[in-house]
Amino acid sequence: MKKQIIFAIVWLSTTLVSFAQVTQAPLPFKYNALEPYIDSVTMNIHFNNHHAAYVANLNKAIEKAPQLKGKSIEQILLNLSKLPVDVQTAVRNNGGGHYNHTFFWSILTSPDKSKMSPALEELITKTYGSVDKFKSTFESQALSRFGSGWVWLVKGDDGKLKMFTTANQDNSIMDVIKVPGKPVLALDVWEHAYYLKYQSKRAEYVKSFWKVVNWDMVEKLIGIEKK
Ligand code: MN3
Repeated sequence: MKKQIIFAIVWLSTTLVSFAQVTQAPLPFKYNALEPYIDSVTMNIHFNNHHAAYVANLNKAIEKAPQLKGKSIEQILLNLSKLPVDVQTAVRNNGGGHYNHTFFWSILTSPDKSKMSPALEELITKTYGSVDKFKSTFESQALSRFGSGWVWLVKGDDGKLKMFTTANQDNSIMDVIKVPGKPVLALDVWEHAYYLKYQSKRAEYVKSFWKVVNWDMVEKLIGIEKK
């Protein structure tokens, strides 16, 4: 009897895994961790409805494209242009949505933990003149993005930091986007990310974002060498 139960559990778990190739990792903080800057209701809806929907729809697209089975999300986005057009659009939107949101959660943290180290401050000052100039450039990019999209800070192949925006769920690791670079910071400027708390005031949301940036993660991603 025991053996049968164990067999059933093993069968069930492998079957479940094969149904969903891409899974949503748990949120790395509590829903209310970013209060008062990002409220827990918005976090809950953003994670459990929006992000979860991208994951579900990406898995549906993968079912139609056997060549994607077993591939990581990074591998999928790096080779997006090779997919047939009908699958490509679904993977671009939903694979991009999954990658971008997973990345976004990783660079957020509670306000008490959001602190820029002197080393990162030095690098940003060297690149943008000052931390304030860096932030105001980022903010104006966020406001200039018409409709839905993202603002990015990436580390280019030349090691330099670059800032730009993308539409919809596009990002710089997709081979269909001609701004290559490894993301180190990102901001979701889709209305669903801020509308409950900030309504149409995107500028206020963008300013609040600075209170919850996980600068330790940003520094790690840039790969600043410890002196
Ligand atoms: Mn979003």
